[in-house]
Amino acid sequence: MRIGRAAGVTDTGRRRLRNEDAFICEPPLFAVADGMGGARAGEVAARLAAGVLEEAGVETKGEQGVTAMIIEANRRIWERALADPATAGMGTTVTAALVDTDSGAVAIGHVGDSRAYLLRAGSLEQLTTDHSLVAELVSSGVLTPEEAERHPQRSAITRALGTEPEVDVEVFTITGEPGDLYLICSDGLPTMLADSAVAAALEAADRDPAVAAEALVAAANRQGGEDNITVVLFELAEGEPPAHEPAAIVPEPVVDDPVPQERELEPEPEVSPASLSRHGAGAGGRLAALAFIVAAVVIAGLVLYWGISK
Ligand SMILES: [Mn+2]
Repeated sequence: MRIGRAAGVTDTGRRRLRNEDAFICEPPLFAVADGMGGARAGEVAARLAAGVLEEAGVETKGEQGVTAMIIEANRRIWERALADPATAGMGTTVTAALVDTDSGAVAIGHVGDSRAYLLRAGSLEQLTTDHSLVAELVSSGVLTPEEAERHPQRSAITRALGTEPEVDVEVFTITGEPGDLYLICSDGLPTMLADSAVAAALEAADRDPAVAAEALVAAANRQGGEDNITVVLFELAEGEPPAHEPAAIVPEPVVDDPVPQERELEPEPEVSPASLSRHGAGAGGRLAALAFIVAAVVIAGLVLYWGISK
């Protein structure tokens, strides 16, 4: 088994002024984090989670590996929040997939309501169960899935990363097959698009991850783009992993250094080259500048609109 094509895209959407999602698309590790918290703390939490996963390396495989990374991310966010009152209470979701190309096992760990899906043999299956209020109400029969989709509290999550010293990680393993297409996304996608529409978009893109990722973000925005939208896609393919595949990245020794903290808490961290949030195709600076201009135009538009509607 080998990992085929992969792509990730994140987008602010049409209603939010900031993007508090972050993602990793670094085979064999793929993840999405959706931050929350006042001011810009959500962004800090999501970036911390993505950063910890990114630097964790993949010498530990499987469920233990993915669980250990998420627990470490929880510890890092919790300690940052304790040390910096401006970020108190911040948290993030995380959904991560770690592929073992030797065995074909795809270990998936998650906390919160970012989801993993699998498109196999033409049918799209939601692999994760949201740790959310509405998901619990659906499983206890209080709400129907249709009611849950429209529920005002549908974004309330019951587990988060970084809000408590301990975290309960849900983890499981899928036995991968050649041709599998995995989708990891923040709730900004499924709250805008039904699973059938997601499946149709994947097929319409001919299952090309890069094309499909852009198409999904565009479709969610056409439906209103009410939240940040992040999509990571990867496929499994027949054959041996290429020899140069970084089967075991040796992580740089990471001390709890204060430098990233200062960088991330700078007034405009999105223009920092150390930014861990991958905006668009990765051209961070230019896209950040563009996002700033778009945000300015949106604010100007809102001011005008309020002026007119008064
Ligand atoms: Mn979200």
